[in-house]
Amino acid sequence: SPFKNIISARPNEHFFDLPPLPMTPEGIARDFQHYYAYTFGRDRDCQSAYYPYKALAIALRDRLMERWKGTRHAYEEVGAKRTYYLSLEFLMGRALSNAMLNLGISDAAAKGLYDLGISLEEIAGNEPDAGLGNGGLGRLAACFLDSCATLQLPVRGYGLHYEYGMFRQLIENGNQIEEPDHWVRDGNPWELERPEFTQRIQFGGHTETHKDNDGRDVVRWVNTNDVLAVPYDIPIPGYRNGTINTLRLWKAAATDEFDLGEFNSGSYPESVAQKNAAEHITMVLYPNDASENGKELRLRQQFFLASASIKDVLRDWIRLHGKDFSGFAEKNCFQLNDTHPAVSVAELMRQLMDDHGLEWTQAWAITRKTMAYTNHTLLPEALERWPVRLFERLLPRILQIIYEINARFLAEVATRWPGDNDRQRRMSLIEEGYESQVRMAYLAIVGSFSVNGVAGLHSQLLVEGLFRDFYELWPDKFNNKTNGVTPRRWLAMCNPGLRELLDETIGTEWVRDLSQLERLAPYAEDADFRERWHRIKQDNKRCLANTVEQVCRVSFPVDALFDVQVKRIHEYKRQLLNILHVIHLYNRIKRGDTRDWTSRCVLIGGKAAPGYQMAKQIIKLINNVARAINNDPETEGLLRVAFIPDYCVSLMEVIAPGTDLSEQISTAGKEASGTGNMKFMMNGAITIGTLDGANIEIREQVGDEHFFLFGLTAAGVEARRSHYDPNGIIAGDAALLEVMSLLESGHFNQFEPGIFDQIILSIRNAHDPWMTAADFRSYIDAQEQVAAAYRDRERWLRMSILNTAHSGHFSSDRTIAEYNRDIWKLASVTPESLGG
Ligand code: B1N
Repeated sequence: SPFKNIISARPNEHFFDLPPLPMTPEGIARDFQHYYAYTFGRDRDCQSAYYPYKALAIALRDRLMERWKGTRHAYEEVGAKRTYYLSLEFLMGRALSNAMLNLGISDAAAKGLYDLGISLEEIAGNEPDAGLGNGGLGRLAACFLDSCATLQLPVRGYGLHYEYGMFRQLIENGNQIEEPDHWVRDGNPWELERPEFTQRIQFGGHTETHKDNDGRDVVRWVNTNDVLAVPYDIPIPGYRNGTINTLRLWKAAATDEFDLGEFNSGSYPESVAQKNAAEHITMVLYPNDASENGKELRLRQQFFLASASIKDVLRDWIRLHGKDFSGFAEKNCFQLNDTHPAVSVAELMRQLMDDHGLEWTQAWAITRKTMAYTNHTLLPEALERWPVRLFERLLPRILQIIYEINARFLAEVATRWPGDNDRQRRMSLIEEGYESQVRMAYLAIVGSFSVNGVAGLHSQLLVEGLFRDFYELWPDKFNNKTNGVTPRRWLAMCNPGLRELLDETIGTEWVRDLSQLERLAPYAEDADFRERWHRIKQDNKRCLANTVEQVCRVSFPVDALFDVQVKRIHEYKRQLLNILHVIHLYNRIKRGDTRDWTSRCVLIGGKAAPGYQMAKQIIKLINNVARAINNDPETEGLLRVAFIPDYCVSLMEVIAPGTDLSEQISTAGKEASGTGNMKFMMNGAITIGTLDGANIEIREQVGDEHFFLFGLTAAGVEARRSHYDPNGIIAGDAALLEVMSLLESGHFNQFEPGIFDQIILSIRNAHDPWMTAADFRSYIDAQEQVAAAYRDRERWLRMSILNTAHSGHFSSDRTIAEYNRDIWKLASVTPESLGG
């Protein structure tokens, strides 16, 4: 052979000298055709709409690859400090339109496909959502990744590659039905499997102590059942800046060792089948939002993520620095997204000591300088505690380390407050009792240098309440980082009509610097501008109305006020209060009390945790009330109600731009922040809300007169508890009494007796933690003001414009800049400057 002198399987230096891929319509279309016809082998007879999507996705992914590599190299070349965002959830939604927007090739792609007779919008609509999260916490992680890439910060996300994401919600006879979401069945074009970075994760077994040559104790964790962690990398493009960061998701795989005993006894298939159990770890996302689950498999997931991610980071460190960890803390930071990955504190200690030979004090100094913890909820039912016995069986070495951390920590407490035994009991990482438990939040606090809440009120309530003892000990650890959302997805991408108007009015820099939206404020007084604003909103409402018509079979006239509440169904979020108002409006129509009526379309959507009975009843009630109202001819043109099934990221992209009124009506003190509230505000909706979470800051930004406030304050709620009398309130309020009578008479469940009894009892219960009756009157009055404001079209438009204009503060770019300034302290890195 003429090539016989080539002796290596490795390519030479010219191998990677690839010409850049064209970003032109023709170039994109050519690759699209290539993948469709050759890679997937489809032709004109193809029945599946999925392949055009997949072909385009791969054509775009190709265009990310060089920059992705360039970003990686740039970070390594400058020896950048890095942050790792550890989260059990990343609610990414769709990737295609976002990638095109951030690369700046949306128009080129649309034209290229148009010339082939294909609609880009239709193709993009065939992408399934990556639903690897429950709600706000998971979506926040996704927005943060977008902002980190846009700010060119060396931040990598670490999560789990669930086979099944958040369940799909169907509504049958008004009830929620859950359907599994096998989102990767047809392959995920955005992920790159990297088996060469597989890690081995230990479970079970026991510990043994030996003396090493210097006479020191060395602990070995032996006889374990190991599981492999295989990484899948997803590119995270920054906004038109050449940076592509990485989200690394771990998937569980069995090791190739299996029970030889069984093998030898001839049950080879049984033995191989055992391997299945290992792969269950990343099979499914737990569908609980703001409530804990307590299942063993969930703890396995948590440790699997922590161990694999830390091993990945330490292997990289050793590759570049050898076993010298003296500089590690200056170059690395782990941000814990709630307590779900909090076992990382003990696992980092374990790896540093047992795998890399550090002493306790060195390892602890590193851990306490690299871990940071974000708390996302005050709800007691969401605070994670794991039984000591479970830890002992599943992670015996980790439990030893937690005990040692606790002993040293309690000694510190005893030094500071000698003899205060009650304080030691309160602050212990172990809650003693019939079944002793590990308090994961305390482990996270003790092991971190920073602890933050997610909105001003929430952070304040944390240090006054839940974490008070820890705040007294370490006041400087605690800080606030008010949440934000990415303006790329939640304005530029989902609202192209408004984007064009903004570009034309204030230039295009707002996408990178959302504070620029302030420059819109003067235009609120410009009648022509208001008219254009109005037409864009009406177009977006038409879009939303089409979706509602298609999936709910309810028609929403676009001149009506679109009143929307979409979020997980939870008692504290008070969808119930919303529906009581709807029943009140219905009752007014039936009484003929419709003078100065504002026509209203109420849209509610959200998933209930499958085991949360009360939440499921609330869904049923909403659907029954909607059916009664929509089928009553007297409500025609006055009131429409719909429950939209399967609320998810891509649905919000249609809902937020088409909303007039944003419902943020949680019991004050219970919603840590909220982020839907911010998406609505950016898109020009006006909020009706309590003084809770980030609502408080939204109101501060937009001004009191452009926000519909109602309800008790957080302090007011707590003060009321001792003498709360819902039955007295109901008896004393004619409107509420009539609403309750309708409910209690079975008007909405005529052939389903008793199904709403639990709901009715909860409203009348003096111990109702959510105090729905307490806020009813004030809510109804605020809704009356909303209706009056909407009738004054010019006034409403001014308010709408000003809401968008003052929403700049809620960009996740601002949030991430604060995380970086106060916690991570990373330098931004520009790949192009290094020729990457
Ligand atoms: O996190 C969001 C906040 O905006 C919301 O107010 C808050 O409710 C939400 C256990 C949670 N807190 N806790 C969770 C999710 C899953 C789970 O298994 C708890 N989600 C929130 C972002 O800060």
